[in-house]
Amino acid sequence: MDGRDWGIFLLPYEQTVEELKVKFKTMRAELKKREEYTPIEFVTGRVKRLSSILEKAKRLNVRMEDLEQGIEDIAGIRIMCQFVEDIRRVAEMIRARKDLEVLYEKDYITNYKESGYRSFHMIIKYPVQTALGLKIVLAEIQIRTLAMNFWATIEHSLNYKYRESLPDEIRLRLKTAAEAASILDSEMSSIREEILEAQKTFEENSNTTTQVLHAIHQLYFYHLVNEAIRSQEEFNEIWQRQDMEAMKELLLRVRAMISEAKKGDLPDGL
Ligand code: 0O2
Ligand code: 0O2
Repeated sequence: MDGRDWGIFLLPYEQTVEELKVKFKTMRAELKKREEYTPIEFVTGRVKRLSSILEKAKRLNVRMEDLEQGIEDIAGIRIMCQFVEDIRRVAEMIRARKDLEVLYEKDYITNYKESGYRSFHMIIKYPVQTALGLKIVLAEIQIRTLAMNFWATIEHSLNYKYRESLPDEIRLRLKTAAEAASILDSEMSSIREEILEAQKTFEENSNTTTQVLHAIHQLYFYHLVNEAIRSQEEFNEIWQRQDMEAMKELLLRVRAMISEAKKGDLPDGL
């Protein structure tokens, strides 16, 4: 393989990265339009540098002629998410795609790496249409939160700078920092949960208020004028206090009055 033209060898990988970047950026834009929220924050991609490919091949004992099968991340895409829960959603969407095939997955979120590294990896088979015909290449998709990415980016650059000579003390501090990033992710998820819960409660309260006003209006329809006035006064007072339990209870009472009135109306109506 001495005479290999590396520029040509890398071409399908460059095309794969470009195509996958367009596809996932489009997915982001589409989800944002459809749902006003997208689990994808941003997408990056790269073709592994030749020196890194050769280093990895040496480390993994992959022969030069087996690089295409032996090194799975020559083409790599990274998808960043705001929340840990988004990672699962993005992974599901990738599994459902018809333009690629997931070969296997590595869950470094449940199973942290020794370094503290966390991310969800998917190794895929991707068909690229080259000038010479169809070629199936392997590619790696890394899905991670912004906090995981923050940690991995800095850890990667430090590791790159110091190589194997990274002092133990620094290694330990990086591990502690990875735990801090993980806590940050959990905290952000729980804040988000609380916001969603608060939104739900707000909507429920707003519905109850609308229903009470509507029911009071119905009392007039059944000529229960005094009851309507009393209920309206009670409503005003509860509204001032923002006592939603009392509001629900008022709704039940006004509805009971309406039911009674309906029963009373029946003989006349018949
Ligand atoms: P925008 O509108 O700037 O966000 P290229 O190689 O130039 O064809 P690309 O995608 O520009 O392709 O390069 P790359 O390096 O693969 O991806 C960089 C993209 O990730 C850019 O988006 C950056 O803005 C975005 N990015 C990088 N880091 C961050 C970050 O910390 N937060 C956010 N929100 N975005 C980040 P685009 O595609 O240029 O679009
Ligand atoms: P690049 O291009 O520099 O990112 P392995 O023996 O574990 O290295 P494997 O099984 O192919 O080889 O890969 P693994 O562990 O699934 O990880 C592949 C990629 O995940 C790495 O690519 C990194 O991008 C990322 N990664 C894995 N572990 C760490 C880590 O401890 N810290 C950081 N920052 N990133 C990690 P490469 O090969 O480093 O290439």
